[in-house]
Amino acid sequence: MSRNSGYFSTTIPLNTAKATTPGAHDADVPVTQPTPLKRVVSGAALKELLASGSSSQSKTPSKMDNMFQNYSHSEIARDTATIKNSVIMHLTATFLRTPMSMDSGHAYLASAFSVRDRLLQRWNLTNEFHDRMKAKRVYYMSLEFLIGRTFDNALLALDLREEYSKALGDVGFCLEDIIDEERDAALGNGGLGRLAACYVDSMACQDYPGWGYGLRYKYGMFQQQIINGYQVEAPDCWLDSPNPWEFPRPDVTYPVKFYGHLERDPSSEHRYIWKSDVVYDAMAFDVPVPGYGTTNVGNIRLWSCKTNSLFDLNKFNSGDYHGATGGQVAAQILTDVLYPNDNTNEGKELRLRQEYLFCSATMQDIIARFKKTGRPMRDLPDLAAIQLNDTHPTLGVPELMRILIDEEELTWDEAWEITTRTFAFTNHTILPEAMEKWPVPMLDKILPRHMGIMYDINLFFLQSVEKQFPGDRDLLRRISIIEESNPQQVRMAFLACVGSHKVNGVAAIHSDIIKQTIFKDFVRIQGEDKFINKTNGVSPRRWMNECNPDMSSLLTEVVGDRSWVNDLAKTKKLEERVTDQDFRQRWWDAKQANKKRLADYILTTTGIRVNPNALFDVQVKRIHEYKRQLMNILSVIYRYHCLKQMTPEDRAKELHRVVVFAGKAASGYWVAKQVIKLINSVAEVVNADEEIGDVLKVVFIPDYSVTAAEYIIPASDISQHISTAGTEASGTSNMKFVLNGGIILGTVDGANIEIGEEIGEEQIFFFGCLAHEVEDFRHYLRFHQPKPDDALQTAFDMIQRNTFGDAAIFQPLIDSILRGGDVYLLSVDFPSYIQAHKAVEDAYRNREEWITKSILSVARMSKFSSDRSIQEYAEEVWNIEPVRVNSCNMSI
Ligand code: NBG
Repeated sequence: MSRNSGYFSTTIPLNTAKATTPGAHDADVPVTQPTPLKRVVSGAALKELLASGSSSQSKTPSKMDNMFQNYSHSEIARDTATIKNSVIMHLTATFLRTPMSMDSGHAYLASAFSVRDRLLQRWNLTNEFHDRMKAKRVYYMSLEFLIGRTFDNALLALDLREEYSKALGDVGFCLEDIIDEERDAALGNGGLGRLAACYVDSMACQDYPGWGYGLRYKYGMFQQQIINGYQVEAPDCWLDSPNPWEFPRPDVTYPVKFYGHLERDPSSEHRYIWKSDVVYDAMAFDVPVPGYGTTNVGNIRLWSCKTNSLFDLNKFNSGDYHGATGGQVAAQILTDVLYPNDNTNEGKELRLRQEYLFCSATMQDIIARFKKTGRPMRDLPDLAAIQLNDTHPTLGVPELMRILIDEEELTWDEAWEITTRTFAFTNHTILPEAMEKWPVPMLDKILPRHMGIMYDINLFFLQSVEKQFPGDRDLLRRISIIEESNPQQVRMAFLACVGSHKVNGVAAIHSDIIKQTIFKDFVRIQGEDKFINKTNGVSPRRWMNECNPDMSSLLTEVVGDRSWVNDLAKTKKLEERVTDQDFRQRWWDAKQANKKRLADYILTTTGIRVNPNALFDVQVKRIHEYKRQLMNILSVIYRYHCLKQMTPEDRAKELHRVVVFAGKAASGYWVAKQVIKLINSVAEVVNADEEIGDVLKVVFIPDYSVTAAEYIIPASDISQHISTAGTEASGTSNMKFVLNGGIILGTVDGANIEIGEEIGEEQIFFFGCLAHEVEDFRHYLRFHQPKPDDALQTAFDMIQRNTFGDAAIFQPLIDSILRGGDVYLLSVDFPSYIQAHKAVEDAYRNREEWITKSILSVARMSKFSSDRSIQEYAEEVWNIEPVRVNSCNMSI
């Protein structure tokens, strides 16, 4: 512990011990850090900056500064004895248990709390540091964060996995079992929410001052049970036991207003006084995001509706117990439940209120933090960048306008300039059913002030367009933020676009498509430069280092150290080993071990025994018509038919295959739920067929989650990403599968295309029609009966002969193809899909060829690290730079 004479006497770096292993935190250890991206603040520069930074507010040390005089920071020791003590301390003092009565649940909680202590220590320092540096921060606003588990991730980030394993071993527990006690934080639906989690991870690991903002749902993504083949939803009560990974902040609470009426502020044309009827309090919970190989700890701030002040004591005293808590119930419900819709917009009033609570609390918090810098409001874009993760947080735009105009007393023009320089917007879909629109009357009732602001934004925007393209009335109709329907609707994507300085899609093809479709007119009006591409990425921490320890060891061996974890380009070195026989064998063995692990997981979760030596063919993702799980199961039916036709001798020569499905359907999405039923019905028949045995097994793993994905993804040989071309904006599981040495069978869609470009087309199996052909096929199929090929017809026939139970249950699925216009073009793509499967089989039979494909693919995946995506956002959208706390070996 060192003490210093300066008025702010924190010692940085935190850990003064010489780092000997990657992940330890000594600035002298280069292996853990990628080359600093742009600006890394040197010790001397930092000293200067801090001195000038504080003096800009006051020359004399403040009260807080004085408090720091006697505060010196050193990290909690990392030895096993200290770890054991801290675990026991939490066991006894936090959970009122003794080591004698410790079960694995409490062993997890006590261990997690002891890890949390370390994270909070770093968290504090990171934020104190960023505040003092007046670093520009990025705020990633997302209604979804699909975090999964944190414990293992934190242990790896802190480089304490071995130490905890040993300490827990000493008291009779196995770390792996304890890790399994943690419940997933499932505050998201699918790709969009998981992307948000990967992005905050990358910000933390690369020392970007970035925060996520979201909602703390009491019930996350529902738990999926499969009963009689059908999906049944049960609530996900993930907060039933203590959650070590959040830190309640009752001191960070903001009032959020709803309903009421407006009064004109006589002092200004644009200013209003909003007399609301209802005010709820949004309280912050902070979730630390451990950075790997750095002391930087990021933050996700989640809002929860606070209800205490809404208890009506007068009603209670008069005996109206129900009425006394009525206000609390109404408030609490706001942050109770995550809407379980992926790529669909439900348009419910409660959802709108959720969105506003989220946006209002977030904007108030950002402004409050900004104001502490003492800088004038017009400087907000210099210190804050806000990313809208899809349209869900778009009410942030009128909310910021309201605060700037009505509360900060800026003019409309000043406020608009600040707003548009601060916000940027990511579009994640072009599916019409996912486009958020809110009825004007609903908005008018709930948020009268915002409705007024949105009218004005629209008016000024249309006026400028009219000037630019005089007389083009149809253009004005097309681009109006307010759709002239009955009732009128606010088109949130247009509002987000107009309110932002940059708009991006999430893969090259998707970014092109949005420029040619929904934002076509906006490109003409606002210029090409505003519309950019930022291809998604995934975190190598979770999606390799954590979920695939065997393959990670091979990467570490090849690279020479663990630096690839934060710098995926290093895995390029794998190419040098592609001819090394011993290495190739170990590569294969690592995959086999993962398949064995998945086979055990399948046995535990479904009771189905599968052979780990079969080809593992996996499709795991949300169940949606555009993702075409139906096409997959129809091909399985056809395969089953072919196997049944064979002689036992021929059948025995067939490649053995395990077809794995997993994924949830939105609770109100009937067709998707029927697809789940069909998969389970086929599985039941095929798996029980003794003639077929191990040649074909079909498995639906229930309750897909981040944790399930961590078992499934490393074990795939082939994974399917088979959306109709042009419908999957990017996909991110495709990246995870390839990163884990699996091969893709996919359509020319989303990020599949760029993956193919990077790894080489020999490493990927493409099939199906192309995006530009889709409209013509759809048009044709609107007026003509589809012509299923023999294979598809065979699958239909088998279903219709009641092979998988009552055919009537599945007839609507067949009808969606034969009579419903086959919107997702299954009949068009089926023949090439079956051919692609054959090509996969041939390739898999040639083990050497397959291993080569697998190694080369992993070697070439660095583009798809979320670190790359975040660097691009930082440089091209947010204009922020990394600020490394641990690079400054100095006292202040
Ligand atoms: C999803 C897309 C995926 C994409 C993720 C993350 C929505 C609205 N969109 O293709 O369907 O990978 O976003 O960008 O959930």
